[in-house]
Amino acid sequence: MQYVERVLEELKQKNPNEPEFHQAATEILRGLAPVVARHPEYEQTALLERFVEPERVILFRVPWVDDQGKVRVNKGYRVQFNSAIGPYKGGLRFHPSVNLSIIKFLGLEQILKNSLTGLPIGGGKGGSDFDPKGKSDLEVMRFCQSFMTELFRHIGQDTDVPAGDIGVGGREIGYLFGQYKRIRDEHVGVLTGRGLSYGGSLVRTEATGYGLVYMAEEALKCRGDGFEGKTVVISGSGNVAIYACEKAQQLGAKVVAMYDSNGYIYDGEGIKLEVVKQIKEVERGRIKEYAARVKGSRYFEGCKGIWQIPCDIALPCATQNEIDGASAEALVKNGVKYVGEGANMPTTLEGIAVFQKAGVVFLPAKAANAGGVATSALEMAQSSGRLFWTFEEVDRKLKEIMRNIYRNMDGAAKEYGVAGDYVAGANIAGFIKVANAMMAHGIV
Ligand code: NDP
Ligand code: 2IT
Repeated sequence: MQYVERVLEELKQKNPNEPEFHQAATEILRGLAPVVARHPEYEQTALLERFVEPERVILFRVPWVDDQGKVRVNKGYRVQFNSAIGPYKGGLRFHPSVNLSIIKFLGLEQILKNSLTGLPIGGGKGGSDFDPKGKSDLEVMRFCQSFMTELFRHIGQDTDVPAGDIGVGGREIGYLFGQYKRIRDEHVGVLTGRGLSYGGSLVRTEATGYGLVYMAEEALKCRGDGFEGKTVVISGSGNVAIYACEKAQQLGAKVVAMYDSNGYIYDGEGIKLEVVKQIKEVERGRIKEYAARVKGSRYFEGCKGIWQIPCDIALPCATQNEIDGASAEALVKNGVKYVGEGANMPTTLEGIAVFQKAGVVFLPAKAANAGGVATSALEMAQSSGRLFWTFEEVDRKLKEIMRNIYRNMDGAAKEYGVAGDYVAGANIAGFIKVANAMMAHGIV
């Protein structure tokens, strides 16, 4: 059996009941086959077996007390996957669906994404099955303090630097940082996505969504095209979705639909983003409210229908496996030309195959959403240098990084004989740097 397929088989046997981890590993390892074929030393040193095994997995109890005085217990996770090229770096996700399979898939993706940024950051991910939805600020604070009371001993500015992800935004990062600082008595860049008053970076809030659109803009430009006048569908209405919408609109596109986990809104006139921001960022409400506030818009219960809406560009920005084979077929049938993944692994393996067969320009998550973590690394650089860059300066660096990632994945795909296959291109371009570092470090 081919090396890649053997490693995948073993991974599935050794890690049963981890479907998301299997899915991410399948996509990554199959994309790496042409690289592995050129490097027999990888098999001799079990490089892929080491690559898919996290360096360290931390599981812990997170007890806290709710507003009624009832004791609650959640699971806490941190997977320190790979530190070959820098300290572990990656977000924390607070969502009831969180389990080890999801954190491991996110961590594995993060290794290559972080490498693609060109900055010195390794890969990690963490989180909890805690659901911030419907909790009071004080409940969220008590949870975050309890979470950090265990996590603090495993992280550090040169060891492991967490950030946000689903359910973890500025509020949560603030509480987590406050508790870390209190326990360690150190004001350091141990978390990114911090507030501007205590070490954060301008543009970090916007970075993932803006970066996604910068990359899509580059892909369009290379084909003599642009965002102006394009119809765009964006799933989600959280941090990534909101700032993808903002930048797409700034570039002249019409965003007609967005969703949250209950249902989607359609506004043929173009989404009024200030209304979405008010509902989601200020009120922490439901997207359904939009239809009640904006005349001519409509709300539809359930998420799947959003992919039936005709569009030129689809930007899935909510969560994994939002676009399955059938949704991909519907998008293709309705004329989609570009798909940029803002969320992590939002397209199933079947969905990716549909897009690629139809010639849709498909920008995979680890490249397309790398702007968030890249700007986190810029935040780390500012923290250690005791510097504070302007919005324009960080935005310019972000744009440059996204263009470079696009060129690198495009170049890698061409070099390895799979031109236009950005899934393989991103995996290859990200992997080579990590593989070189791992080989240099010996068997560790
Ligand atoms: P947020 O928590 O800010 O927003 C998440 C959005 O996705 C919400 O609208 C949420 O709806 C929706 N959503 C979550 N789960 C589901 C689900 N199961 N079904 C339907 N909708 C769902 O998170 P982010 O915007 O930060 O993250 C979105 C995606 O982007 C994630 O995949 C994340 O991993 C990825 N990402 C984030 C980065 C960042 O910097 N924040 C960087 C790179 C990638 P509801 O409110 O109803 O739950
Ligand atoms: O998936 C991701 O890249 C993130 N959630 C951001 C990670 C980070 O460290 O900024």
